Amino acid sequence: GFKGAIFDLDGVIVDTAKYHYLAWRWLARQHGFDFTEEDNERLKGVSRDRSLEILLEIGKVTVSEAEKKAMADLKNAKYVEYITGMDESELLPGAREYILCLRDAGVKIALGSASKNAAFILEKLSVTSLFDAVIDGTKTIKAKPDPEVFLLACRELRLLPEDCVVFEDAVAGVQAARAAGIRVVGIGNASQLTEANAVVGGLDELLG
Ligand code: G16
Ligand code: MG
Repeated sequence: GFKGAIFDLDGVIVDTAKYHYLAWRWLARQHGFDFTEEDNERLKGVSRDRSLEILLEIGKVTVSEAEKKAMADLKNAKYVEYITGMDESELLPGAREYILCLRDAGVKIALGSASKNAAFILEKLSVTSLFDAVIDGTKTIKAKPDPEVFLLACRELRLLPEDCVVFEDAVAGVQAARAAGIRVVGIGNASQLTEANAVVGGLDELLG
C-alpha cells in the first residue's frame, strides 16, 4: 500500500504534448526549419529551456543567449494560446476517477510536473481541488531526472518517499522518481520505461 500518490501532468493527466508540439513547430518554422512529431518525442518531460536547446540542435541553428530567452518566451506565448482553450474534456481517460478513488481511500495527492504552466492547466481541467500539493516548474531549480520535484512533493505531503508512488510517462521522470527512492508506475510503453516498477497504458487501467 501507499499513503501518497504523485502525478506527472503532461502524458499522465492530460495530453498537452500536442500543444507543446504545435508551439515548437511554429517556432521552428519561424526560423526556417521543420520539426516533426518524432522530434517532439525527445521533448516529453523535458524542461522548456532544455527543449529549446534540443530544437536548436535539430534545426542546426545557433543564437545568442538573449535570442534564446526571446524564443522561449515566444514559444510559451503560443503554447498558452492553445491551452487557454482547454477544458475538462481533455483529461486523459481514468485520470479524475482514479484520483478520486485514491482520495476516498485516504491517499494524499500531489502534482510533480516540469511545467511552469501547471497551475493554469489544473484550473482549466477543473481538478485543482483534488491536489493536496502542487510542485511544478515554478518551484524547482533542477529538472527531471533530478529527484528535486518529487522530493519536494513528498515533503509537502509530509510523507516519506517509501510511502509514496509516482505516476510518470517520461524516461527522465521515471529516473527522477527512482533517484528520489519512490516507487514508480510508468504510463505508456514497458519497452521504453524499463526502469519503472510497473507499467500500464493509462490510469484507466488502474480502476478496480
Ligand atoms: C511538461 C512537458 C514538457 C515541457 C515541460 C515544461 O512536463 O512534458 O514537454 O517542456 O512540461 O513545460 P512549460 O514550458 O509549460 O514550463 P511534465 O513534467 O508535466 O510531463
Ligand atoms: Mg510527462
